[in-house]
Amino acid sequence: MKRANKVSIIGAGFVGSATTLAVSESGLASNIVLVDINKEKAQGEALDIAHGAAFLKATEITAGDYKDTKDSDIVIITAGVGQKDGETRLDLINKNLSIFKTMIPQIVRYSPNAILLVVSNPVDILTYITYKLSGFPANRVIGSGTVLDTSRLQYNLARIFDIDARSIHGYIIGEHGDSEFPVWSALSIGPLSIDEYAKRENVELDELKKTVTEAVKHSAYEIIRKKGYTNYAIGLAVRRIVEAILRDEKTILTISTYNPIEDIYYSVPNIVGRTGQIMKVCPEFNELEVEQLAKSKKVLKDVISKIDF
Ligand code: 6V0
Repeated sequence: MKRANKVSIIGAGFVGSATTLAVSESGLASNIVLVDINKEKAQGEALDIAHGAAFLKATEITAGDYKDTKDSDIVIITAGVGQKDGETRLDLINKNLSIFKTMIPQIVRYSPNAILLVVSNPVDILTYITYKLSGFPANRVIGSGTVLDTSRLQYNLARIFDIDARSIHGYIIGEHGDSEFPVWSALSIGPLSIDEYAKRENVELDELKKTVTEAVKHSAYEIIRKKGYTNYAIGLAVRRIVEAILRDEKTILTISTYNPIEDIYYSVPNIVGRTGQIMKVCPEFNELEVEQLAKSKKVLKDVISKIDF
């Protein structure tokens, strides 16, 4: 039965199950349907989380088939093959393309009005593929993009300056991958620019920028080397995007969105609400950032030009 705020999650692996838990805890979804080609896995994960009923806010969590996702408000796509040690996100493209060709038509058939939120990697490419395969308007096909990477930026700076990560206002943009970068020119800590804040704290900024940029970019590789996959923080990032949509928050997040002029998906700060992507909000980039963004877009364009679908 369709109730208010139905969320379906395709893929019940590490990311899908962490996302199911995070979204369940938000209390925002009245029902969550988990779908996986491995039905038993989806059933096991759904039951394991549903048994927390006494500690959750009346969310029905079930496993099912595509028909059970009917009339979802949001369909989150986490299915696919995970990144292995030493493998880049772009290496995953061909493995995941064929999965998407079977999956997207079924999602679209049952939830023609849903917002599709792609998490599987390479996320910018797979969001682009989802947009093309679904035929949905671009505002309803978004990727988790660099929302997680932006949180990693906040985490790193929070530790250096001993301040709440939520008081750090900055963005990682571009490809969710090796060519992403922080927009240092638009980064502030509370009411102060990073330059002013670093000066007051006697922190050498050039060195800090290099170290933090590298730490953010290598976060996923480091975690994958240590535990084999990443799942908890991406689950929280997806929950944040789901909240912004279901509550029509009009919050600014670095989701991956469509650029119709260049025909690619990549992340910049975007206003997110009940209709999905509302509007890009880009600052005036400095010369270096213009160059970095152009490079990142080129990486994505080159991959897209090689996809045959
Ligand atoms: P996983 O644990 O292997 O889970 C993938 C799941 O997809 C498995 O349970 C599969 O059975 C299932 N699956 C495969 N084919 C299908 C299909 N046709 N229909 C339905 N289900 C299917 O991988 P994990 O959960 O670790 O990662 C999932 C994806 O998320 C990968 O592409 C990761 O690279 C990506 N991540 C994206 C992040 C981001 O920031 N965007 C972060 C972490 C991982």
